[in-house]
Amino acid sequence: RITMYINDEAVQVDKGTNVLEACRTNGYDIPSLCYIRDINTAGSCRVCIVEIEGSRNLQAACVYPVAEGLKVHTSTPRVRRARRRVVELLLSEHNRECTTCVRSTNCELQALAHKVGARQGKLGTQLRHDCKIVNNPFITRDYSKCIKCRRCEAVCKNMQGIGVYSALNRGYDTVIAPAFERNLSEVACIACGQCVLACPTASLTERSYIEEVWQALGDPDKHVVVQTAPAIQVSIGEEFDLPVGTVVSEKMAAALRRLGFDSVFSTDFAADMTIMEEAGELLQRMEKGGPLPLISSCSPGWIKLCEHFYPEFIHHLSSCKSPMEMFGALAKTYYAQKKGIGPKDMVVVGVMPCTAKKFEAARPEMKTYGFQDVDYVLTTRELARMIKEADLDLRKMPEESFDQPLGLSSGAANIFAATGGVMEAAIRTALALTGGKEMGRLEFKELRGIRGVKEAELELKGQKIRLAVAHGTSNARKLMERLKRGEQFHFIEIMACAGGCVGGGGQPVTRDPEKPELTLEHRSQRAKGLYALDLGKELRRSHENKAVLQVYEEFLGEPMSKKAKEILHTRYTA
Ligand code: HC1
Repeated sequence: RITMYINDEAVQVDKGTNVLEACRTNGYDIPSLCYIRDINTAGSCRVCIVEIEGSRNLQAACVYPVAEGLKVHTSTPRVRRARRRVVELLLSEHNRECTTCVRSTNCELQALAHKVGARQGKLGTQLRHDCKIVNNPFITRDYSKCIKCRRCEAVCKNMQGIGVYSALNRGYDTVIAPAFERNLSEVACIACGQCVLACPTASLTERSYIEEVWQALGDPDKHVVVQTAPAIQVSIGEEFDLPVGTVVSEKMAAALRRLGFDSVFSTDFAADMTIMEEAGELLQRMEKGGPLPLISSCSPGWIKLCEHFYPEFIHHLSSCKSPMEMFGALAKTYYAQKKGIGPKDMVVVGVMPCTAKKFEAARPEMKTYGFQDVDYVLTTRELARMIKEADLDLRKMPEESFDQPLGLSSGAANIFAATGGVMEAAIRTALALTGGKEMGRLEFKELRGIRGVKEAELELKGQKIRLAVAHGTSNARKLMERLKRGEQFHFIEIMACAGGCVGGGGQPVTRDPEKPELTLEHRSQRAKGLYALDLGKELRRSHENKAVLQVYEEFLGEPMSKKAKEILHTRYTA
C-alpha cells in the first residue's frame, strides 16, 4: 500500500492501481466513459481528467498510475470546465434523438452530460455526412450514436478474444467498425453481443423484433407461443429494479399472459429434452468409438466460433439442436397437432438472454418439415420494454405457473444458463441411466463457478471419462488449442459468453460506468438464483420430467429415434 493525496486528504491505496480506481475506492465519483476495468484502458475519451500537482496538463485518471505522495485534485474549476467541454465536443457529433432513443434514461452519455452540466452551447451538433444504420438479424449498428470510446473493440478483442472491430480512417472521419466497414454478418463476428453490453449509448443494440411480435399478438388468426430461456427468470427483475439474481419465473409467466401470448412455456422444458438426446448421443458415441469429444451445441455464439475458427471440429459438435430450437420444432409439430393448429398459423417467440439466438433462429439448419422452428427472438431487454409498454409492472404481477405440458422443467434444466450447467445436467442423467456407483449423484461442484476452464473425471459405464467446461470465447479458444494439440476429452461444454447464458449479450444493461454487468461477480449472482431454483425442485434430473416422457411416449418414441433425429437434431457444415 502507498499513501497519496486526493483533494488534500491522505489515503492509502494499492500499489499498481490507477488514479481513477484509487479515487473511486475512496468515494470520489469521477466520471468516465471509455474505461472498463481490466478490459479497456486506452484513456481515449479524456472524460476522467484530473489535476495532478506538478503536471502542467490535465491527466486522464484511468491511465495515470498512483505513486507514493502523488497529489490529485478531482474537481477544481479547471477540471470541471474541461470535462464539460470534452462532453460537449462528444455531443457535437452525436445524434441527440434522446427522447425516442432506446437507451433513453439508461444511456451513459446522457447521464454524463447531466453530471458535468454540459449544454448545447456554441458547438451545436454536426453529424458525420454518411452516418448510417447497419442491420442484420442480430445486431444493429448506428454510426450517428457512436462516440468512439472503443469499448466494443476492447470487449471483442480483450474479453472475447475475437477482434472484429477497429478504428478506420482518421480524424473527423474515424469510425469504429469491422474491416472495410463490412456488416457484422460478413465478418468473423459470433453475434454474442458483448459489444452491445459494453456500448455506453445506443450505437450498438440488438436487432429488435418487438414490432413484429406485437403484430403477431394482435393477429387473431395466429396462435402465438412464447418460450423463455432459463436465464430470463433470474435477470429480467433487474430491469424492474429488483436485486440481481431475484427469481421471478412466476411473475414473468403472468406478465407474458397479460401481453397476449396464447401459450406461455419455458425453454427449460426443452433443455430437459436436449439432455435426453445429448446423453443418448454421448453414450452412443462412446459405444461406437466416436467422434469424441462430444462438444455441446446449445450456444450459437460458440457454434459460430467453431465454424469460423475450428471447422475441423465441426463433426464433434452435438447434432442436438439447441433447447430453443428443439422447443420451436416441438411446438410446431407435437403441440400444434395436439391443439389442432397448422404450423403456419403458429408463431413461436423465444425470449433469450442472447443476441446470437436471433442469428440461430434465422439459420437454414433450424427448420422442421419446411417451417422455421422459431420465428422471432426477443432479448431480456426487449421483453422488459414490452412489459413496460403494456403498462405492467413485473414486481406487481401475481405468481402464475407456465402452461403445460411444455412448461414443466427439472432443476437440471434451470442450471443450463450457468457455465457448467449443461454438463452437470447431462451427467446427472447419463449416470442415472447407466448405473454405477455414482448413479444417484446430483451435484458436481467441480463443474460450477467462474474458473475459465473447468475439468473433471468420472466413471461412466465402467469407463473413465474426461470432461471439460469453458465459458467466454477466450477460454474456449484455449481449450480448443489443447484439443488441436491432441489432448483427449470425452465430453465438452462450451458457452460463448463469460459465466454462461446468464452473461449473454441480450441481458440487462446499466448506465453504471463501472459496467457491473460485464463482471463475473454480477453474472454469478444471477447463477445463484438458478442453483437455488434447482435445489428447491423435487425434480432434479431431466429424465424424470413427466412432460418430456409424455412427448416420447405420444410422439417421438425414444431418444435418438428416427423421428427424434428428424425433428430435434441438425447438421452443421464447414
Ligand atoms: Fe441459454 Fe440454452 S441455456 S443456450 O445459455 O441451452 O440463450 O438461458 O435458452 O437454447 O435451455 C441462452 C439461456 C438457452 C438454449 C437452454
